[in-house]
Amino acid sequence: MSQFDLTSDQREIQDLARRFTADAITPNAAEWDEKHIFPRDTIRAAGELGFGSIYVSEEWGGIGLGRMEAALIMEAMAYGCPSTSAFISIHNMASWMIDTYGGQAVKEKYLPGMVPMEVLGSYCLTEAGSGSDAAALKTRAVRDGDHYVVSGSKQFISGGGENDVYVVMVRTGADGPKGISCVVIEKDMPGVSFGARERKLGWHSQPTAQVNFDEVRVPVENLLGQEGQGFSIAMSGLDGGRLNIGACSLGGAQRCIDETVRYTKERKQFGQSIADFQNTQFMLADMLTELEAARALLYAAAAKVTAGAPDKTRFAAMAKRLATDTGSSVVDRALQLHGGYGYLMDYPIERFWRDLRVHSILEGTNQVMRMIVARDMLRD
Ligand code: FAD
Ligand code: 2MC
Repeated sequence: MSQFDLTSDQREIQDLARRFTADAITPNAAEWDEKHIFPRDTIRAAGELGFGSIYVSEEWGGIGLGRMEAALIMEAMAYGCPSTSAFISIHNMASWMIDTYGGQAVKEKYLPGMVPMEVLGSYCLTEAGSGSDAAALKTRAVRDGDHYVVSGSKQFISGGGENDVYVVMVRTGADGPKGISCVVIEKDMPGVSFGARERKLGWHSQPTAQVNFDEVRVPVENLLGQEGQGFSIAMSGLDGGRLNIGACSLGGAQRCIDETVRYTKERKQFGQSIADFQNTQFMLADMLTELEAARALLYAAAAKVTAGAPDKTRFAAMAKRLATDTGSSVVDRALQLHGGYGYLMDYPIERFWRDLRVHSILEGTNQVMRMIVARDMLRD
């Protein structure tokens, strides 16, 4: 196999994810969006295929694959519904963090339920006062015997109120990144409460809510890694999360290109298909060219993260930035080529336009991605 081809195993997992998407996601995604339905049963079905534990070790029941395979699965599912695919990506980030940094007790408690996605996980870093400047977080955890007592509030949490397990970055020490630790908190622990479901432009198939902690007593065994290691753990989770968000943009944009090819061949104006106009052809050619370039960088970045390459974080940031900006730009042009019909909910394009827009903001804004890349370049 050349380095630019998928292996036969990768093609197999891609085919499986595409079949699952065509059967269980694509036919339902518009309704989930319109009625704000959280598709728990479909998510469980994805869990049965191993899609909730893509890079959780086989020892703990995961399918133990790499970041490339994860990107292929996310891309395939986003072809039907970027919002649902991204939700599953975040669960993967949470389960991977528990598998990689948790002790025996915490893994035994959570992974058997999280692997099949019977128990769903959230990732809690952002606070009202600390979004891009994540290391300024204030949620505090104070040691009291065998427990931490956690107080504070997390903002914009995907799955907030619905999910069962919350991987939470908390302050156990001094200001700055070195004072941050990472603990696992359950929905039902006394003192956990949730804000109202946020009303959003897109990502309607999953809830977003504030998660509040009022003196929640969390067993010390629920600490991931060591005290003070939490910020690095959070960032290492995001190296993979950012690839997956980029992959969700690739899958959504590919769907819109395919829809647009079909539509422009059928739609007639001035006595001919609008696909016959050179403007349409040049736009389509640019859309696919730019998408393929972003895809190539994302796959290269996925290989770097799997290999633990020294420049993996820089590559994940470059790939997330390019894939999400390109995805939104492609979908915007797809909408333009659908004319007024692109703006209607009768066609899927406007949903993808709304869903992909947030990918340039969350898991680190695309300005923060540029900051990560430039800092690394200037450090060399
Ligand atoms: P701010 O940090 O206030 O940024 C505002 C603007 O200023 C942006 O354009 C930003 O790029 C720019 N800016 C900030 N600092 C700089 C700088 N140094 N240089 C240049 N420009 C800068 N978080 C979680 O922890 N878990 C989740 O599950 C989660 N899910 C989310 C789901 C949704 C739908 C949304 C919208 C957000 C979610 N987030 C989640 C939060 C998300 O990660 C943050 O919104 C994001 O990191 C940006 O933070 P902020 O919104 O506070 O914006
Ligand atoms: N892997 C491991 N460790 C890392 C790392 C990575 N990718 N990136 C940074 N670290 C370590 C770093 O090495 C340093 O430790 P040390 O001093 O020992 O070397 C420590 O973390 C602090 O790093 P920085 O000095 O870079 O920290 P700084 O505060 O300057 O800013 C920044 C880091 C801006 C890159 C970070 O705050 C950031 O990524 N902000 C964006 C926040 C974000 O992405 N939020 C997403 C929330 S999740 C979401 O949106 C979902 C939808 C789930």
